Amino acid sequence: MAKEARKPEELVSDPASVEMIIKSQNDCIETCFTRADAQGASCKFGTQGVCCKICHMGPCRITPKSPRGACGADADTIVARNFLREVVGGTAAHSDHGRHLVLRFKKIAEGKEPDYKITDVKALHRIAGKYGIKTQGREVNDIALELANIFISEFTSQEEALKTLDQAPEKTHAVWKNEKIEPFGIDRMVVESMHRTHMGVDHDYRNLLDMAFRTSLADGWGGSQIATQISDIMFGTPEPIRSNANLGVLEEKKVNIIVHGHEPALSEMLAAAVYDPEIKEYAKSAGAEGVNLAGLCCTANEILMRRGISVAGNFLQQELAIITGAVEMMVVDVQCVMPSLPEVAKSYHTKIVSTTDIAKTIGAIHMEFDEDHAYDSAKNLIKMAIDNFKNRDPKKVQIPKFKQPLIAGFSVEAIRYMLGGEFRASFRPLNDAIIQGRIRGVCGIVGCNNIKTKTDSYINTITKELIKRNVLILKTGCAAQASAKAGQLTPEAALEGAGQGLREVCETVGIPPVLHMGSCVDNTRILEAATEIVYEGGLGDCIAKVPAVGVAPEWMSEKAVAIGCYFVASGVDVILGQPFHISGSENVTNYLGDEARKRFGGGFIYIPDPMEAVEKIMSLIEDAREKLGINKKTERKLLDMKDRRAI
Ligand code: MSK
Repeated sequence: MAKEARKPEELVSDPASVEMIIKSQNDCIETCFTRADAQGASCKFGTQGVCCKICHMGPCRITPKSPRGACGADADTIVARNFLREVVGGTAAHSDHGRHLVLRFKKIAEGKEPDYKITDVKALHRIAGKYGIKTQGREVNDIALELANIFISEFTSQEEALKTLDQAPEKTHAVWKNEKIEPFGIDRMVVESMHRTHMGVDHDYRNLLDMAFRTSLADGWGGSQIATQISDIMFGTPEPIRSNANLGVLEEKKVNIIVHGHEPALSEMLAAAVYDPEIKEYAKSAGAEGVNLAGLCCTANEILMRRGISVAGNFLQQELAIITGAVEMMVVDVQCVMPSLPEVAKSYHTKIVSTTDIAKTIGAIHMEFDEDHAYDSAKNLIKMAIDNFKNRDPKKVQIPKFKQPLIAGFSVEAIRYMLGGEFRASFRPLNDAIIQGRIRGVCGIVGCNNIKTKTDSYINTITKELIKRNVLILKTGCAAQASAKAGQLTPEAALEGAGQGLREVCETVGIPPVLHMGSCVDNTRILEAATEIVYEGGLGDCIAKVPAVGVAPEWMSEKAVAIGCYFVASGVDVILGQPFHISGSENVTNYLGDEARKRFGGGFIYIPDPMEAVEKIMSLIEDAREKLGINKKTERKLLDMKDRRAI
């Protein structure tokens, strides 16, 4: 039965989205919000994870009367198999993103892609050094080619542990070895998981779930890390940068183009081409004041972090952006793109353009991105959008006035620099602040929006409450954009709400208490930051000992399942605002929760209420502090110059 339709204010937190939902109702447009209500209550068997459609003797479902499927699989096996397949989906998405980038990177190194260059040679040297590649006296392209080949072999290696795992603290890595979840090549992990979950193969829920952790490590410390590192080398390591977020970034007198998805290769080219004098002239001749490029979801995060391009919105705003009636073109690449976009666009003039052969949508215009002529390809797309400006119907245009300023661009390099300066760049001041108790700990708040919960509400509630309690927040993905829309990503606005200790540190260093670290693949930056904290000393010898917690408040995608698993396997407790589909098996629930905590130092905890989540996060952080012995009251000492030099 369809659910009763919810009011706009019950669906979303920010006023721009409320305004656009009302407009969608007036314009008679169906959106994800109306479709979700029309779906009615979710299927009970799917929600519990006890529906098995792996073979065609079924689908079977587990009930008290029929506790086994036709083949004999019980709830534990079925739930665990379904869970592993979700991790595989997430790992494949992140890692294929990484693969596309590394293949392009290789071509650049071979001189085959003249429109791209290696922007950040310092990053190339830094990252090549991590893999033992000699850099001194060598040509940039030589180093790049050697690194590209190492990364490509990370996908294909058969019986060798991933080299990227060596980026983790030694003790954390040792846990993976002891627990036998050290992944081999990324592609092998994905294929083997699909084999194991085929009918009649792996039936032990513990063995299946260990494969889920193992595969997720191939994502977090493998494919995703490769994607982040290659993006930094190709397009630049992010540094703090100002911008704005929410639908109010769209401009009435300009041609609005929105990029949406995840991969930065095309959006980077578009971001460069909008400043081309020829494009500026072309826009003027079409009667526009220029071209305004903005982003959605993680493609937005990629070009926000490096170029300060505005964010039009996060995941559940993709249809709402079209409903403004002011978007000439939405250019989509991969992941998190709703198939409904061309349908919504039919009522306006927006052109939806898909750009990769692995992601096509009925009703979208497909224009394959020509890598060999990337800049011209980008210019052609922009011209097509400009040509569409004349089709805009002013009567349908309504751009919400709401946007918020923000600062993004907090790569680990940037944080290190902010903390220590050019010559003493280090995490030492952060470790010291945690040891002294001015900062109680660190919380990574990541992931999507989910139609089941009021958009951004859980994310923003816990963020606000945790900074008040002196917890430094690291953010990525749509969760970071939620904070941006709420004005939490500026030092000024957020510091008003931060606790005294955190505020002092942030004011001294000049950082906001909520740090935007990038897109979903950039969750690896959070792992890298945790590793820096370990190596800096004083907060334990592995990630599990650091007073740090992860939260996925409003997650919805398979990628989030994989991310959660690699955080847990790395020793971080992960709080979920939305449950996994595992409640049909108590054994699976325990294995991912308490059992995982005993083995890795972190486990999953589902907490639907944000304030309860805050209490749990604080108690986990305080427990970790107790274990480290840093909760003893120490007299606060003001440092003089001599002390500082000693540090
Ligand atoms: S875009 S995976 S909705 S964070 Fe990365 Fe947002 Fe989640 Fe997609």
